Amino acid sequence: MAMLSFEKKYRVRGGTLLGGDLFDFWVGPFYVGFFGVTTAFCAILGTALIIYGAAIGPTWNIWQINIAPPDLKYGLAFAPLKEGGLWQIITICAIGAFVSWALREVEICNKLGMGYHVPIAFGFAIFAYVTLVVIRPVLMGAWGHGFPYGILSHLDWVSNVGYQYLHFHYNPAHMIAITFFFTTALALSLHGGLVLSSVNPADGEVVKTPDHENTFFRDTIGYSIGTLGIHRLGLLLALNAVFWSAICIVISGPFWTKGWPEWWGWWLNLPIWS
Ligand code: UQ2
Repeated sequence: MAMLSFEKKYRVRGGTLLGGDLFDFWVGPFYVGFFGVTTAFCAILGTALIIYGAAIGPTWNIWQINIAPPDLKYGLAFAPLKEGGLWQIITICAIGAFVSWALREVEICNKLGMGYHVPIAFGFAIFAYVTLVVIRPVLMGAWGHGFPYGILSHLDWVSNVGYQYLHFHYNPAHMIAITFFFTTALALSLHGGLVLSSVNPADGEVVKTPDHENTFFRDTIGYSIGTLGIHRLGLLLALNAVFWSAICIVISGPFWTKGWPEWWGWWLNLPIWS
């Protein structure tokens, strides 16, 4: 079916979670919905506050603009606007925009009768962000443990927090996360390479089939995971990369306050060595 007639056929009313028919319409190619409105509201307000934060700051240098969270002395209270309060409101706007976007995706899935895989996957990314700016700061008792909003400043934060635990690569959850990131890259390069090699042939050549794809891997490693399987594997690997990243930072502080190399003492202290 041609794309435009497909869109016409499936641009149906209903499937909304909130707002009923009120915002159930499209603007050009974009579905609006109640959560389209809340996404736009949160995103525009948050962006305006970032620009205001930059305007009252010392620089317009794009690399150096920084909107810092409150000082640790404010604990979990609201801070004055120019002392981290701006960061707190921007964080609320960001979470509002991200969650609204996910719920708008759910409404579109409903209209199309599709699974919720995309919004659930996006939900993992939201969870990782919320872990950094809400869950871990709350567990540690101060919003000041959130990361600052700025290009270089957030890099400095990652480096400083990493060195606070001496050697972050000894964090077991960090090890698991990195392994998932690398395996995701392996799986996507295999998949992208395989698909292009078979469905984007040289001039005059015919497009190959999934049988060719299966046979390539059966010839090389004796196993093919299949065309559906590779996408299940890809999603599993990518979601685990995000999930273990969130775990590795949320356990740093709330669960383990010493250097990560020292955590491995449990291994060195096993009674079997004596
Ligand atoms: C595959 C298959 C695809 C693929 C890929 C494979 C026809 C188009 C890439 C091969 C993948 C395997 C064997 C899994 C590798 C395991 C890890 C953990 C990276 O068989 O089916 O469909 O794209």
